[in-house]
Amino acid sequence: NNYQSYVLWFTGLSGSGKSTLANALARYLFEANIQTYVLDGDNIRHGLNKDLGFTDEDRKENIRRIGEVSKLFVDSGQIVITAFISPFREDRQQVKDILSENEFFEVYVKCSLDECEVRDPKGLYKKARNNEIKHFTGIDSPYEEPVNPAIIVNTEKQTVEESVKQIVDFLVAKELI
Ligand code: GGZ
Repeated sequence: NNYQSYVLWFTGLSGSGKSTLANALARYLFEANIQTYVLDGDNIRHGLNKDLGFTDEDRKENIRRIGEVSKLFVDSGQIVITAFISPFREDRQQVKDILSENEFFEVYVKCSLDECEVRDPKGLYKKARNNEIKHFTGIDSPYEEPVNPAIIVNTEKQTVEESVKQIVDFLVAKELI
């Protein structure tokens, strides 16, 4: 990679489109010969963090470890795209703090709770409403919106392609790609 290394940190509710967008962006950049690595629940919560659940404490530890892993990837020269709810402002700030200036860009994948509940791709909101799952983000566990994200993509109003283009335009403007 001849590019700078950094983390694009996606945050947003379950069902907001973080993983979809992260993977679509990775594919777009791959086609442009830009290597990235996506960290998401599939490769983290099933492996490194399989001992963690969804209490506030476990989410905090989840994000702390993902931050440290992201830092290792950045040190090794990668562009990292992460897709985790990361509901707590303080935890996202902690990740930002272990990285250097210009190595952390927060991307708020914005979608209303109502729309996420309508999408409910895994039926988890329904289960949370029926008390079959506890500590579900947006239902009985909080989500703290980013205060000053580098980018806000509105997945209720934009297609995946439009959101990818918005992020790519940002990266070009910042001379990050
Ligand atoms: C939130 C949960 C929960 C609870 C299981 N609350 O939409 P998904 O299914 O595929 O993505 C969600 C994922 C959230 O894991 P994260 O590591 O991103 O969360 S955090 O950053 O808060 O640590 C969801 C599924 O796991 N899931 N139970 N109770 N999401």
